[in-house]
Amino acid sequence: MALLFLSTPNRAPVWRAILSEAGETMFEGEEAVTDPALVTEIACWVPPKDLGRYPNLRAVISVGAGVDHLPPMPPGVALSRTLAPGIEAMVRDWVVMATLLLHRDLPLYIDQARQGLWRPHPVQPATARRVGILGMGRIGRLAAHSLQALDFDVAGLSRSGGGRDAEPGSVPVFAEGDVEAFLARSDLLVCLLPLTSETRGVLGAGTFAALPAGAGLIHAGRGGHLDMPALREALDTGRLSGAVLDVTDPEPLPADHWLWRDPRVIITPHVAAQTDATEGARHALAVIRALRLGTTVPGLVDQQKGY
Ligand code: NDP
Ligand code: OXD
Repeated sequence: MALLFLSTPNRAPVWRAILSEAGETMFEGEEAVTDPALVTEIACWVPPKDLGRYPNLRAVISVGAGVDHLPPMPPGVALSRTLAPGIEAMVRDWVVMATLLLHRDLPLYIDQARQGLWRPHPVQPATARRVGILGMGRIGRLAAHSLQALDFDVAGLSRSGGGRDAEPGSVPVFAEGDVEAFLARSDLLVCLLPLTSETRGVLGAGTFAALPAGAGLIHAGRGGHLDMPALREALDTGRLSGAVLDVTDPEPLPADHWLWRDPRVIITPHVAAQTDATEGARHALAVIRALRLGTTVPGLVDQQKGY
């Protein structure tokens, strides 16, 4: 029984140390596999071309929080996404940063600064800004509470939705059926959804039309959520006043793409989070142990729902 490690090489020494201390075998790269029948888990971002090469495979572990980049699993193979407080905290920090950037008109002031313009605009308190978080999962909830602590008027939307979340301070959570009401109260819309067949293209013309005029978009989900022509149209008509994007379609965004040159848009290159090697390896070890004990696999993905 062995884990096949297919993540970035700079993480390998940490994984090697943690797995070997736990008495587990790890192959680094497909070329290192002496016998495919030994491979029981694969940890990867980019999966092997042919999962069928590994007859005793029990689980594929995404080294990130998302799994949309992975193919359908062969029958009986579990799919696990890395659960790591570090990932969640990093994305939370990015969302707080992006929210403050739009709330305090930074794209406008950066543009004015480039022109040498000293021109103040009215400042709104955070209490007057309604933030809507699409996707109230592990990361959405964390971001919601941090933004609430900064006095923003925060609500979320999830698939199951309903009521308020269980944490102190409690944030109202709309259900899918109440999406119009949720969007109508989102001056700043934050997308922290997984990319699934249901959520692909969700950031499109219909959604933008349902937001208050001049709303801002903060997007750290996946490029596939965002309809780029609809974004351009919404910016050009003033429906959206600005956007901060960590994910785009395509990635990498080509150097000559219009989005790079739009002063209302700030882009980071999919760096809201990067998985810490120690957290990733510990998650993989927890998966291996759960499979061995027959207990619930941590980060187990519902392959029907796609997240
Ligand atoms: P979770 O699985 O914990 O949460 C997902 C949330 O989305 C849940 O609240 C779920 O609802 C909701 N949801 C799913 N489908 C729908 C739908 N059709 N309509 C409304 N709500 C829906 O995920 P995480 O919080 O851990 O991560 C979310 C995503 O963030 C990842 O999938 C990934 O795409 C992205 N991400 C991006 C990173 C970056 O660097 N840019 C880093 C890490 C993650 P319910 O609660 O009812 O199930
Ligand atoms: C992730 C990511 O899913 O980095 O963890 O986007």
